[in-house]
Amino acid sequence: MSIFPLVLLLGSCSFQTFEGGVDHPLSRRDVSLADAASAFVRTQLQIDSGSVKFKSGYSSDIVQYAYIKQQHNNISFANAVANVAFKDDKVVTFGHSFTKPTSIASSTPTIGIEAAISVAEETLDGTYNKIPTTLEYLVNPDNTVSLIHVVQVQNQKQDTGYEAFVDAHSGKFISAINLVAKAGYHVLPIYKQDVTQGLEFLVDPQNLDSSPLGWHNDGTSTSNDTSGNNVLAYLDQTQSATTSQSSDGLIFNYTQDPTLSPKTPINMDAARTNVFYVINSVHDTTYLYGFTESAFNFQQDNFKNGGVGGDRVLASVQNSFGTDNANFFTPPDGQSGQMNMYLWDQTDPNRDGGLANDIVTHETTHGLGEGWSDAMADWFEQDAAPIVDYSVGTYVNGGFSIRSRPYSTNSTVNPYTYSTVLEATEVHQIGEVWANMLHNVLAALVDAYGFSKTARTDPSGSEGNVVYLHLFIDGLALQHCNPDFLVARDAIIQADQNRYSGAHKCVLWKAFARSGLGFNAADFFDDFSVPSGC
Ligand SMILES: *[C@@H]1O[C@H](CO)[C@@H](O)[C@H](O)[C@H]1NC(C)=O
Ligand SMILES: *[C@@H]1O[C@H](CO)[C@@H](O)[C@H](O)[C@H]1NC(C)=O
Ligand SMILES: *[C@@H]1O[C@H](CO)[C@@H](O)[C@H](O)[C@H]1NC(C)=O
Ligand SMILES: *[C@@H]1O[C@H](CO)[C@@H](O)[C@H](O)[C@H]1NC(C)=O
Ligand SMILES: [Ca+2]
Ligand SMILES: [Zn+2]
Repeated sequence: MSIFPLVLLLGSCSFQTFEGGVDHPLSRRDVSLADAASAFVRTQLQIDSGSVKFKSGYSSDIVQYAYIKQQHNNISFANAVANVAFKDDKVVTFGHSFTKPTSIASSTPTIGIEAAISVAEETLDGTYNKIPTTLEYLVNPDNTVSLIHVVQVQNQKQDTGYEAFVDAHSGKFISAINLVAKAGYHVLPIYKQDVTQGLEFLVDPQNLDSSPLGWHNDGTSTSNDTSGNNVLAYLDQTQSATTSQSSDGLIFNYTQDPTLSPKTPINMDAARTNVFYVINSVHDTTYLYGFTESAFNFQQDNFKNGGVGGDRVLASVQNSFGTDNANFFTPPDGQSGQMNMYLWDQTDPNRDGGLANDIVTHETTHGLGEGWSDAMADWFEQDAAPIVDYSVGTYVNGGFSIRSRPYSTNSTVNPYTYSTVLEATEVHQIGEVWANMLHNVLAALVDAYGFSKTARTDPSGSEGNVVYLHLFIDGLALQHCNPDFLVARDAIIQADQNRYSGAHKCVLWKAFARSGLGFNAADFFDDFSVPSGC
């Protein structure tokens, strides 16, 4: 469950920026962030020290941020906050929703907490979830201030959760914040490869452990279109050309019509919705496995979890600069990844890469590293043991894979080994050799340790596909830039040592050795041996 930030509650809010910065009352003195920020807010708003309470603060590499709440009699206001940012001991921004109340209720409650919990449970048809309650002030629209008990209530069956405000004097229910994001998308589920397998209407596919504010809140504002904290999906060159909800409550119910051109409005909406869904889904799953803010992922707001934010994926759908392809530009942390999806003209009507999950997932994974992209799409679209052959791009290419061979454990179907790299001339051909090795590693782990159907949302299992994605993400973090096959193999085996004390070492070595990347492989000469003890 996520707690929406209080900023969503705010009525009027003022915000100022100060370019090079202005002094605060304690400038050039060695004071804490809390003291400097409190003093600044007090002088700006001409209020006494009893009216402000430092809530939290953190520092990025260049700016310090402080959050302050209004308070009265040591009770803080739920919906009156201030934020001050400092750079080099100067204030660079100041925003606040502090209020001058016309009246303030007594700070001693008339109604006890037990009674308030009953009111909240009855009104919201749920059960108090034992999260400690709080006593706060709430600014009403008429600028009077009520004393409230704040109580969290959940209904597991109906998948609802609320933070309820109950008047601590009258005992009346005032309002509640919905803690459970609701949204629905008519898309191609992430475990399917392309639209020929059938679109479905998915409710709440977002994972709040990975995206705590859901998919339509970038930490500053809430959207009702295909933009949010992880991705902005838009048409061609115009970033404002997002797809809006088809009906209230973040419902994106656009059904692709395969008999019509991709350029008909409903199909353009369906493609943007699907691209938005797939990139968010890949974000959420890889986040659970360690591709987080501090591992330099793509997010607008990093929720104070490290790394640099401001870099959600910009996904251009039906980009008109090309056909029959897609690409992803991966700049350093702090700059958005740029994805360009093109139309494919191998069929009539043309086909849209945005409706092929393998293409979107492939491109999204370029944010992690070239050569691993097909393997990621392969992982997402396997749905049971044993691992089956996997062909990339058959939909967009009119039924024929865009790779030279399917990925397979059968060496007749895919004979590629380490030495095949010598004959490869293009990055995707080299990538094919590596992706086939990873396909074999995945298959071997699943054969040995089974398959978890919930691996996309639960990284805690011991099944082969869970282990595989951990080693995949951990391995990428270990290896240096532009790794060769040997480095990549060693990084995966080291990742297993780090996370599982080498429990899967021999399964991994045997899988790599099958593809010629054995213990003595070097200089693109195949070796099929494994270390002693395996
Ligand atoms: C103010 O409230 C906090 C808890 O929110 C408490 O720890 C502190 O002792 C209180 N201070 C005074 C002066 O009552
Ligand atoms: C989306 O929200 C904006 C304002 O935030 C509103 O003007 C617009 O009507 C909404 N669009 C839909 C389709 O609900
Ligand atoms: C989606 O739209 C179709 C009509 O295009 C409708 O039949 C269906 O009930 C809608 N589903 C939802 C969940 O709104
Ligand atoms: C491998 O693939 C070939 C060609 O499709 C097929 O004839 C053979 O039976 C397969 N081998 C296994 C073990 O499945
Ligand atoms: Ca980032
Ligand atoms: Zn690629």
